[in-house]
Amino acid sequence: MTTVAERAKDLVKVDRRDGKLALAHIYVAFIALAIGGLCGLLQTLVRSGTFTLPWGIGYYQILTVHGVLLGLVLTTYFIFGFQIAAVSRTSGTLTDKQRMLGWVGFWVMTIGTIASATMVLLNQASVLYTFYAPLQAHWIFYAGLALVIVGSWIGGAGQIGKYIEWRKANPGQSSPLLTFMVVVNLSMWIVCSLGVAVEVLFQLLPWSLGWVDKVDVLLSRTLFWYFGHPLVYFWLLPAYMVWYVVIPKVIGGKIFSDALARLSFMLFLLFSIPVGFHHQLVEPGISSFWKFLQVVLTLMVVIPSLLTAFSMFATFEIRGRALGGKGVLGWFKKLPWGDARFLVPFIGMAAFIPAGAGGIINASHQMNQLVHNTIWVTGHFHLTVATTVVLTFFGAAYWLIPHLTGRVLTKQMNKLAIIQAIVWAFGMSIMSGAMHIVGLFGAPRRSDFSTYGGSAQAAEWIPYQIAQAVGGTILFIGIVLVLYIVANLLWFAPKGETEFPVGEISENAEKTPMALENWKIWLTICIALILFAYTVPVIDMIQNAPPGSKGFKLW
Ligand code: HAS
Ligand code: CU
Repeated sequence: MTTVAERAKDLVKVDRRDGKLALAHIYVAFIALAIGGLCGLLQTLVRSGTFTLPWGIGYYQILTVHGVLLGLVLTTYFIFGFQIAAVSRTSGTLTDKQRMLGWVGFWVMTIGTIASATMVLLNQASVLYTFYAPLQAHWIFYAGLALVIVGSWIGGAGQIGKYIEWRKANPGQSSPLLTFMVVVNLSMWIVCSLGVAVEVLFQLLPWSLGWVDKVDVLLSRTLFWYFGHPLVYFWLLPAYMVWYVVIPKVIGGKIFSDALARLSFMLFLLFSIPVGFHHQLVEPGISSFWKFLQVVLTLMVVIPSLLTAFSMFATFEIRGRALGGKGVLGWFKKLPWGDARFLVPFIGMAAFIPAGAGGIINASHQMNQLVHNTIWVTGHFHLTVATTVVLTFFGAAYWLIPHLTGRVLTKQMNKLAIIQAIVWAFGMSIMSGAMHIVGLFGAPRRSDFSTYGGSAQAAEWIPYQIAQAVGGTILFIGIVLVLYIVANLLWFAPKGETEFPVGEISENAEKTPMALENWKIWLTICIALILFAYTVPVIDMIQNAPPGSKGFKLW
C-alpha cells in the first residue's frame, strides 16, 4: 500500500518554467528525427540499386544530413531536455540564472545547428558526421559546429550549477543519484569536447577560410576521436540513467545499489576518454604500443557496462520474485510486459547484448583489421545508438513528454508504443543483421551504390543491400509511429497528471561511500589517464608531421 505522502512524492512535478526549457530541446530532437529518418530511408533505397535520388541531390549529402541530425542533433537535444528535467525533478527547481544559462545555451546551439544544417542542405558540406579532413566543408559548417559545442557548455553550466548549489545546501550528504549522473555525463562531455573544439577552431576553420592551405590529417582525426568515443558514451549514459533510476520504479521495485550505480558512472568518466585510438587502429602514424594501450583501456570501459547488466538483472529478479515468480526463470514472466515505459527500454537493453559483443570485436586489435571501414561498423552503431539508446529515449519520452505537458499516455498510445518498439526491433534486426554479415564479406561503409565495374565480389553484396532497404523501410514506419505518438503527447492526449518515475534505493543496499563524490580524486585520475594515453603519441604526430593536405571537395 502506498501512503498519501508517498503518492504525493511520486507526483513531484518539474517546475513549469524548467519544463518549458526541457520541452524546447525535445521539440528540436524530434524534428531532427523526422528529417534525419527520411534521409536514412532514402539512403538504404539508393544502396539497394533500385532508386536514384531526384533533383541532383547527392548520396553523400543525404548521408551527412542523416548522420548529423540523428547522431549529433537528436541525441544532444534529447539528452539536454531529459537532463534538465532530471536535475529539476531530483534537486529542485532551477534558479533564474541557471534557467537563463539553459536558454542561452539552447539558442547558441540552435543557431549553430541551423548554420551547419543549411550548409549541408546547400551541398557545401557533404563531409559526413565525422567531418574527416582532408574532406573540406564550407567554413560556416565548422563555425556552426563550434557554436553547438560552446552552447552545450553554457547549457551544461546551468545544470552543473544546480548540483553545486545542492551540495552547498546539504553538506556531507550524498547528492540525488540522477543529478549526480547528469553531472558525470556533463563532466565527461566537457573534457572530451575540448578536443573537437581545438580541432575545429585551430585546424578546420582556418583551413576552410583559406588562412592556411594545409591541414594535419592525422592530428585532426586524433583530436576528433579523443572526442568521438566519449561522445558515444555521452549518448549511452542518459539511457543508463533511465535503466538505473527510472525502470526500477516503473516495475515497482527498488534501485539495487546506489553505490554500484555511482561507481559505474565514475568508471565511465575515467575510461571513456583515453580510448579514441580504437577508431584508428588501422591508421598509419601511431605506433602499435599506444594502440595496444588504448585497446586495453577500451576493454576496461566494458566493465561498467557489465556492472550495469548485472545490476539490471538483479533489479528484475528481485522484483519478479517479490511478485511470486518461482524457479530459475519464473520471475521473468512477472515483469510488466504490457507497460511501454518498461518494455520499450527493455528491448533496447536486449539489443545491447549483441551490440556490446560487436563492440568488443571491433576493439580487438586484430579483428578490427577485418571489420574496419566495412558496413559491419555501421551495423554496430545502429544497434548501439540507434536501438539501445533511442529505444530507451523513446520509452522515456512516453512519460517525460506527458509529465511536462500535463497530459497522459492513453491505453491506445501505450499499445501503439509497444507496436512501435517491436516494429523497430524487427526492422533493425534485418537491417543491422544484413550490415554485419555483408561487412564480413568486405562491403564498404560510407559508400554510394556501385557495381565496381561488374565485379563478382560486389555482386555478392547486392542481396544484402536489398535486405538493408527492406529493414530501412520497416524502420521508417517505426519513425512515423513514434512521431505520431509524440505529437499526440505534445498536443492531443487527454489532460492529466503523469509521474516522472524516480526509484528509491533498496534498503538492503550498502551505504554509499562519500569518496564516490570526491571530484578532486576522480577528475585527477581522469586527466592523468588522458595524459598517459595521449601525450607521447601526440608529440610524435606533431614532431613527425608530414607537410599536411590541401582540402578536397569530392561531391
Ligand atoms: Fe562502438 C565504432 C567499440 C559501445 C557507437 N561505435 C562505433 C561507431 C559508433 C559507435 C557510432 O573498438 C562508429 C564511429 C564511426 O563513424 O566511425 N563500442 C565499442 C566497445 C563498446 C562500444 C568496446 N559504441 C558503443 C556504444 C555506442 C557505440 C554504447 C553508442 C551509443 N565501437 C567500438 C570500436 C569502434 C566502434 C572499436 C571502431 C570500429 C572501426 O573500426 O571503425 C562497449 O562499450 C560495449 C560494452 C557493452 C556490453 C554490453 C552489456 C550489456 C548490457 C545489457 C544488459 C541487458 C539486460 C536485459 C539486463 C559489454 C548492459 C536482459 C535481456 C534479456 C534478453 C534477458
Ligand atoms: Cu569508440
